Amino acid sequence: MYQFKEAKKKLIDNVIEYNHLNEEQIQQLMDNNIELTKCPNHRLDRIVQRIYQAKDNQEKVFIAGDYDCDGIMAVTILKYTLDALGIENGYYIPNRFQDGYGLKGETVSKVASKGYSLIITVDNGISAFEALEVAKQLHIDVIVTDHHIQSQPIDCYEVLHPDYLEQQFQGLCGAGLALLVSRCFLEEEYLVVLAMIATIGDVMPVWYENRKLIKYGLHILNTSNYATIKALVLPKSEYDEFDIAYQIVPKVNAVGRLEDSNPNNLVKYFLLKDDRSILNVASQIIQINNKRKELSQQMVIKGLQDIKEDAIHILYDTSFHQGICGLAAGNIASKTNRPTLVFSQENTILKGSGRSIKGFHLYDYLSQYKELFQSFGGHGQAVGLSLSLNHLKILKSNIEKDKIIFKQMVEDVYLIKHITVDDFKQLCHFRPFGEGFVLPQWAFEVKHVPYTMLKGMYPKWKLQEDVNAICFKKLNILDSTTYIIGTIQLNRYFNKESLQIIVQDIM
Ligand SMILES: [Mn+2]
Repeated sequence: MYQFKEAKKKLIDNVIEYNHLNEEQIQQLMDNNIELTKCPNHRLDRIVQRIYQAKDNQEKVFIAGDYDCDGIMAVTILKYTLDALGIENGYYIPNRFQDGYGLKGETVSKVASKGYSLIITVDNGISAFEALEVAKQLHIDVIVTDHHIQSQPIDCYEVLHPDYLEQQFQGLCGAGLALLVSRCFLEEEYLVVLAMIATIGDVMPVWYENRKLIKYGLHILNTSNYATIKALVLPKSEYDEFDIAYQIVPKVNAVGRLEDSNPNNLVKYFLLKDDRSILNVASQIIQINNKRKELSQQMVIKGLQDIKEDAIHILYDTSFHQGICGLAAGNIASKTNRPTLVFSQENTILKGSGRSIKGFHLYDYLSQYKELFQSFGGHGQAVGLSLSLNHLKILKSNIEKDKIIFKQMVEDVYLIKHITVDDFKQLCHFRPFGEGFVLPQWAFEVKHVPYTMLKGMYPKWKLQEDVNAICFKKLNILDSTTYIIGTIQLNRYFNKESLQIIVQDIM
């Protein structure tokens, strides 16, 4: 359901209203300083001293990471830094399928037997209670750097968590924290680029330090020539946050999602210097991502065939891939506007992920049935869980009994009567957009605008001399269609600039 609002002339005013920004956030929009903020902090000091001690004593340092984009970048940042300091180091990113998430006691024992005396976790560790206990018994110091929710205090050498930092740093992701540590030793622009990609990949709020990190990271990327990054994205004169989110992040994440690929290789990749090896590995990463796309598409198609009129869709199949359940669930949830759980099935055990829709707290809702689950975690919009087939039956009947009523969500759209290329460019000055600062959809009247068919397939409206709208979605355009609703893109064709509206819906 849409609520139409007359767009104000300055597009940014609509975006401010849409996101309910406060004075402080509006202030940040005006601030063009992209210099990263210094972070004086006693915990950080202790970590730095411990790392210098490791260098002086010629200790071996182990980095424990995570298999998503954030975790991979965080490991790379720290490894680069320890290498530069001349500290002997090793790292391990667990396998999603064999090891599961987070640092395990078993890994700590193995690491100890190989002569490591200091472990630094990145993007995980805040709930690695068992592993920390093992480390303690083996007299191994552990420094935990993590941004996940802390359920109870942990016992280790030192913890770096956004909760313990000033507001400026509270949105940092795992790689953002790793960069904070790294910058105590060296200032390497490439590492800022990696942290920028992770910040976008982990969908962190684009305020405070993250805003600087993304702006500065993109600026560096656009004024340099990092082959490892450019090999993963189509050539373009200037990359923005959406190129990172849609082209780079999915490729990095794909490697941890499939059983036959190893995210540890990505750390090596991002540290490669030689162009030939870079192109070679990049093409493998792209292939893995293509396979991931194919598999998730198959799962979505199968899932959509299986859905019924349930309040929460629950889909599982032996052909479903565990690492892709979340992606498929998100896709089906947005297509059907219902919370969706997708599981891979092995014998009688289901492992999978759920994705919610706006206005429904999936984690809170499922929490009441948590005794049915073997594992359960997540937040309002996304959960991960596993359970037996028998318990699934109980869950299903519980959901049926609950007769969930979803709130009808009202989406504000802004009706634009006239727009210029400059209007849109002025809006783009306030980039980056992202979590907490999203672009609304814009509406345009097409009642008296005839459309033509582009390539015989896609309806296209000429709204103004330099503004076109195009519809790639399957929507039924009727005589009564009055408005198109969509997003705005800036097009450059040779030296001519124009705006293109990508239609998402019609009214
Ligand atoms: Mn993370």
